[in-house]
Amino acid sequence: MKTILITGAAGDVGSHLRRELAGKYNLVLSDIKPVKALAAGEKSARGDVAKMSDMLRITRGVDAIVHLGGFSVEGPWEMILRANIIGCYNLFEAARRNGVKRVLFASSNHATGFYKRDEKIDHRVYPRPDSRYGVSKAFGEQIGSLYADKYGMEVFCMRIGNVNAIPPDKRRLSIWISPRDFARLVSVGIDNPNISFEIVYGVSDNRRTWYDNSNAHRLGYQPQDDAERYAAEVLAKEKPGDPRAEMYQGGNFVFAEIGGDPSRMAPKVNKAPGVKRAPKAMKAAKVKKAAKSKKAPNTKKK
Ligand code: 15L
Repeated sequence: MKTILITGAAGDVGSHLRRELAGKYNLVLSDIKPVKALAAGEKSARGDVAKMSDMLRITRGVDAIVHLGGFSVEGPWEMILRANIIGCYNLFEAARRNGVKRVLFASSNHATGFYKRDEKIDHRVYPRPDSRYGVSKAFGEQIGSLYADKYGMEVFCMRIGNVNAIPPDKRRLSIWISPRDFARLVSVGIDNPNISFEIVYGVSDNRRTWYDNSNAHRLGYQPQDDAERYAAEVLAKEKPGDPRAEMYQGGNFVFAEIGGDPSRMAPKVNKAPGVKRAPKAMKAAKVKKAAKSKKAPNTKKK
C-alpha cells in the first residue's frame, strides 16, 4: 500500500480527504496544528510549511504528497507570502531532496478567477488570478512545472472549485466537487503512472460548469456527482448578490479591494490563444484612455 503525505490535513478539505481515502493508502497527516483521533493506517507529522526543516522531516519516506497546506483564501500579503509562496517552494524542494517524485498540488479556481462566467476554459488557458491568493496558486503551478521539467518530478495540479458536502450557493453550482469525487481525482493523481506535469480542474460533473475538464477525464477521472441535484434548494436560498461579482468566475475575490469596479482592473491585452478579453472591461478601458488623452484644463495653448 502506498504511503501518502497530506499537508493541511486538519483543514476542511483535508478532513474530507482523510475520511474518503481511509483504507486505500497509508496516510501521514500533517498540519501546523495537531491532527487528532488517528485511526489505523494513519500517522501524524506536525509541521509548518514555512519551515524548511519541518518540510524535510515530514516528506521523508513517503510515496506521494497531496499538498493542501497553506492559506486557503485571500489574505494579507505577509500571510500569503509565508504560507503559500515560501511554503510551496519548501514543499517542492524538500520533496526533491528526499526523492519523492509525485506531488499533487491543491491549486484553485481563483488562479483563473478573472475569466468570465460565459467563457468555458480548459487546462491550457493563461492564468488570470483574481487575488493575491490566486497569484500564489498560479505560482504553485509554476513551481510544479519547473520541478517537473528540471528534476523529473511528477506534478498534478488540481484547480479545485469548492469541496463541500453540498454546494453552498449559486456560484458553487458551477465549481462544486463532492468529497468522494475529490478523492477520485486525488487517486488519479496518485496512481496514474503517466504523469509528468498536468493541470486539471477539481470539480464534479456539474451541468453548470465553466470548465472543459477533458484533461482530467483523459487521465482517468470519472466524477459521479453533479451539483444540479441541489440546484433548486440552493437557488431558493440564494440572496441577491452583487451583479459585478456575478460576471466573473472568481466571484467576490475579483473586485475586493479595487473600489468595487472590476473594469478598472481590465487586464492588459493578452494575445495568447484561448485567452479572451472581456468586452465590457475593454470598453471601460478605452473610455478611460480617451478621457486621459484629453488636455487637462490648465494646459496652456500655444
Ligand atoms: C478556494 O480556493 C478556497 O480555498 C475555498 O475556501 C473557497 O473559497 C473556494 O475557493 C471557492 O471559490 O468557493
